[in-house]
Amino acid sequence: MKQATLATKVRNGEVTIGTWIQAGHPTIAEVLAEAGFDWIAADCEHTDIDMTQFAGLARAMYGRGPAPLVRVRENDTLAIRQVLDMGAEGVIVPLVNSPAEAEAAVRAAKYPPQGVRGFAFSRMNDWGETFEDYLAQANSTVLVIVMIESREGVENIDDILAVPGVDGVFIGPYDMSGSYGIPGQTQDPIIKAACAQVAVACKQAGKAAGIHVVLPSAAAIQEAVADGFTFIAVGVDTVFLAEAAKSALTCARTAAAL
Ligand code: 3PY
Ligand code: MG
Repeated sequence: MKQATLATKVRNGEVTIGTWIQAGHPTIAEVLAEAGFDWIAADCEHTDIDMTQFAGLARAMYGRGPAPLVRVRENDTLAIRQVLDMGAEGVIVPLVNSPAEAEAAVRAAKYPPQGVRGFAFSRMNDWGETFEDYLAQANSTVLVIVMIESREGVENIDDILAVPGVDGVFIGPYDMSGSYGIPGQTQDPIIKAACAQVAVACKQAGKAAGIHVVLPSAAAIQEAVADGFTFIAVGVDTVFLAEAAKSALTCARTAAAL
């Protein structure tokens, strides 16, 4: 069983830097874990990563430092329960639009009496060997980050943040742009203002504000931090691979032509 420290950092308002996995191969998890991120989120909403693959990713990260997180496929009790049992130290829950939906996500992630998480011997309690220890700490160490990615979510942000057990939010700018009727226009002033409103609300509520800087640059990270974001995903495995491959190929073609 792992002693979760990510929850403490996130709740203390420290900036944590994570990254995002779309490919379900454990080698990717090993390489990214060795790079030293604070957390690594496996995306089960928009990829083919299933429970078997996530278990492999969690095993690959184990003992290397970063906390395994999962963006679950939907705000669903069983989806949340299974990833927590298989090695996630927290969940990122998509499309949370209301306090009721935030409460459902928290309930799924917490054992009774705070929630409805089911009990079982599982990977997270070393198949029962550390059952009591894990039970004693899980409700306070498991992170629940809800995604704000709709106009409704933005309008309800203060009430969502007030839900006990919500540790922070993570912005989904693409779905948000769709819900504002300007799909894909994530840099539109309307979406920028909505994101800024969410970050300010998080600061006031003392909860983490999360954002994904898909194409990392010093300027983009500085802007995110200056805007009040504290829970920052940097890059995506597939994008890292594509960018490095294109850069190497350009370098090779340029050099070969010399
Ligand atoms: C969105 O932009 O909607 C996302 O979910 C990004 O991860
Ligand atoms: Mg989304």
